[in-house]
Amino acid sequence: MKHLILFFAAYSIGATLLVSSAQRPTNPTVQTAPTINGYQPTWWKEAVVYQIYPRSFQDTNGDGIGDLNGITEHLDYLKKLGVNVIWLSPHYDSPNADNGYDIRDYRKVMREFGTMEDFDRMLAAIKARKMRLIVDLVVNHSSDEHHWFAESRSSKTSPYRDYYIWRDGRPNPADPAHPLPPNNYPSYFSGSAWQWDETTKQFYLHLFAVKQPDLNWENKKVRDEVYGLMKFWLDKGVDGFRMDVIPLISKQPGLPDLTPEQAHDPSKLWANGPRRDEFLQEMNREVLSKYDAMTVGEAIGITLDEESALVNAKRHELDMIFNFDAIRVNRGPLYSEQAWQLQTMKTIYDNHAKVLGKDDWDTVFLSNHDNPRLVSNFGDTSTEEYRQRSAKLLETMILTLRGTAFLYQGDELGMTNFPFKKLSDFNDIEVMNAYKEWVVGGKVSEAEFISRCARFGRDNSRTPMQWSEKANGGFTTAEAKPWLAVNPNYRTINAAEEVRDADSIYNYVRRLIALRAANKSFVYGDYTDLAPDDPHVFAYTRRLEQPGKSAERFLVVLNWGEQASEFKLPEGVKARKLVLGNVKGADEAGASTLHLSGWEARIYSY
Ligand code: TEU
Ligand code: CA
Repeated sequence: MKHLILFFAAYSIGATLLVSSAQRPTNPTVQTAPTINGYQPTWWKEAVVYQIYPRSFQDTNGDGIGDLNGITEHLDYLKKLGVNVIWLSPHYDSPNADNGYDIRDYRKVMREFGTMEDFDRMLAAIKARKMRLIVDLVVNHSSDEHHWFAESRSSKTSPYRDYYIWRDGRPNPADPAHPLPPNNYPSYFSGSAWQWDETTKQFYLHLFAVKQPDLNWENKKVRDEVYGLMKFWLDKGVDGFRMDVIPLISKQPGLPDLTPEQAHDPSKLWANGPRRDEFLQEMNREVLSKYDAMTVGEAIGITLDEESALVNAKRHELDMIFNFDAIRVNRGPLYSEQAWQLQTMKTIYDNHAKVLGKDDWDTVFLSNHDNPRLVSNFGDTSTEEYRQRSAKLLETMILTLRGTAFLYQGDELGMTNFPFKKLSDFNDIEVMNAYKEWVVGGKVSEAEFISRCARFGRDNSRTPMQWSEKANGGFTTAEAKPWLAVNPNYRTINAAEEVRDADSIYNYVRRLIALRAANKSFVYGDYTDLAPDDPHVFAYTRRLEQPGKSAERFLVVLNWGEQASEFKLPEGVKARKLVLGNVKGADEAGASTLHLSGWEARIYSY
């Protein structure tokens, strides 16, 4: 009997090895490189990612809309900055109800952005510069103009019917001719998440805009379509995906009403559907495990404690996710501002360091195309000096904390929020829909609504890149009307000026990225917050001790706010040598107490 058990045990271990090796990524480097501080080194852990919103990056054919050739034109600008991965917001054919996040054809380039040849030329130019490209995978929903949906809505017996989520309405005693929605789900873009379709007299689900019907991931045909389109782009040479609201793909069985508690924040329920991990592991098995691809999930609704389920390498799902705790630390309901303390931000990052283990990986970001401009949201634009300093301080934080760093286009210039004054200044469907619900619905005054959207609206980060002091900031020709107005401060805030000025934000970020590239401690090093309770100073160390190598230790000190601050260094931490700072001549190397002026950032080796 004993031999039989031994044989079985040996067999099952062997089988496991066989199965798991089948799931392992094909490229050997991921598995054979020695670990660094317990982490498996990979290119995407060491990356500095630059997000491009193509509509607003550079127009090259005078139609006032950014295009792919405009990206190709500026690759040297990005190479010089030092970023090595580009995340391209959706470039696919779309009617642009949500500026490309409503895809009509996943294998076609949006007409306004150019042709597939333009895409291929851009990708080749990116590769020629030893950079990589990840594209945006938007598969929780498609456009209602996708042919799948056109077929699906045409009849209840269409072979595409179950590509989407159709349900009967509920009886409406007050108006029997108009049934009520199947449940009380709200849309992220105001109103109900259900849209009545007269042709087949049913509702379809759309967690976002009416023109963004949710795909039915319960349907294996949908999943196979997604895996096919992923392979299409991976086989063209893209290096991975940013996955739009990916935790939402598994819906609640039976789609019951939200309880009052769930209705407070539906994302928590919607992001934790029963088959989410099964779908992601299937996607990994069918597609991702066959490529050296990077994946980052936009993890709306996922708490820090739930992150590891999605990013732990042993689970073969995603490589990393965007967690929104830090970027939304100052957000209340509908674009309202809530007071926050620096300690809260520090606690968030400290918890990330504690909760995420060596098989997990993190991201660090404080801006994107859905949020206000970095320096207007978290910095200080009250004076030019503070705009410069606070932009540099924020980028210092993003590039020295733990995790893959994500920078958003224009933040390297310290681009600011736009001076929105009236509703017609905005473009965003989220704003237009909210106006109907909140202003027409009498919940807030028009003035209050405009003021809030001016502060937190997504259009702030979508105004065109400011390349020069030429008309329209050099984003498009003088004659063209940009699809969204260029910020009038382009005359003083623009790339041409900043590339020239050695002390500009652009050149500071360039030096920061170079420092990070030269020191793996900023990637794999331990993180220690030196003063979690300090209300003004965010001070932490990054340390990497590797056998046979001299220890790499950095001290980062950030004085958040215009007040001057004193910071006493703890035992054992010396400000040995200033390696970078955002205030010329301010250097207290060797001191045990640092005296920091408003918005001052310093990095010391120690
Ligand atoms: O964003 C999802 C999401 O979280 C946003 O709706 C965000 O919370 C909100 O807009 C903040 O004001 C993704 C894309 O990044 C966004 O651009 C799309 O509009 C959305 O999904 C639908 O695809
Ligand atoms: Ca164009």
